[in-house]
Amino acid sequence: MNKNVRKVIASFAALVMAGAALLPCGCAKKQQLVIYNWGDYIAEDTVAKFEAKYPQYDVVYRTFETNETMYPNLQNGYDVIIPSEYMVCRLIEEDWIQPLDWNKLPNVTKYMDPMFKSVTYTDNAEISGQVLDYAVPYLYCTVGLVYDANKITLPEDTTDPAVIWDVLFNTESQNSIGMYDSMRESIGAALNYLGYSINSMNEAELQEALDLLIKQKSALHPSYGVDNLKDKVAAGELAASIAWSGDHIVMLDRIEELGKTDIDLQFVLPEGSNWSVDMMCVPTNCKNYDGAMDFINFMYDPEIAYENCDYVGYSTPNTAAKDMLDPEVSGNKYYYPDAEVFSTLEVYFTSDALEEKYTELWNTVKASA
Ligand code: SPD
Repeated sequence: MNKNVRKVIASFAALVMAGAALLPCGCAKKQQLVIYNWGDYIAEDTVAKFEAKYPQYDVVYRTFETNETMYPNLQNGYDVIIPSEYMVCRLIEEDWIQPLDWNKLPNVTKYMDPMFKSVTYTDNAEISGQVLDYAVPYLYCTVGLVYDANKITLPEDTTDPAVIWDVLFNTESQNSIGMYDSMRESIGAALNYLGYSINSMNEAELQEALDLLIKQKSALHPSYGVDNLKDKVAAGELAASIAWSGDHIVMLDRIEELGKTDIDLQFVLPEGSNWSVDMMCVPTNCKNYDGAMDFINFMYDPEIAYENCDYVGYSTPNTAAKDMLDPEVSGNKYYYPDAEVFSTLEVYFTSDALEEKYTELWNTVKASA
């Protein structure tokens, strides 16, 4: 074979090999980046903006409704997941997630509210101290009651859980109500109403909470749901519902869009209720670690973080993004509690025993008539 023919064959072989890493357009082959997040929890164009800034990635975006429905799917293989802090702690203990490379997260270093460095994320001090090695806050919220003040009257400025949750647990009520189909929120509200900790493991207290939830179900027939509750409240189908604070903002927007001027939707936050932070983390079985770092860092770009929290309604841990918000939102103590309000709230803690007990309890409620 003469030299020129060999050269042509070598060039052709090189082209074929390069072709494996090239798209038909001649550009580099895209790497898949799989994100697993709560439903209704990212601005419409955030993923497209990420892909425009990082054309090497092709994002596959999947959603879940609760921490508990996310957990069994982890073996599917995701690059970034966004569970709440108590699930993050469980995932650290079970080796489901891996440390983040903070050198690749300059936006997080610069803009994450330092408050998140001193949160007690779990009653296991060792794990609590490791949380930010494995996860960074995405958005946060409180758990309270939304109610139509044209149908329901509550004492002004009340924070008494026995008064507030009575709207959902008083079986004499004629109001249509919503409950999250999420064991921690619904059991937590029942425990809080009864005057107990939302992390109770006391048998007698849990039995009371179970009885209450079963009684509520049979007498009031709540609408159980998660994201669909927002539309039901906005349409006026529910007079009251348990709600994450971020969902209150979205409901207000939808009420306005629908022109439902007859609804005066208020949000109240009981003492002893929950505040929680959803956190971006990277599963140990992720396939695109660098892409995950780029995505997490991108979500902390102030403009992106601002657009995202403004769209989804939840509270941002990004100091620069918070400064861009309407002061009516950033100054609202239910959405952005100050130290005093935070001190009245609890974070969910978890353990194997608690998971088992609460799951059994919630299944019993759901199976009851
Ligand atoms: N659209 C649902 C968004 C859920 C936000 N997280 C709730 C925190 C639960 N601990």
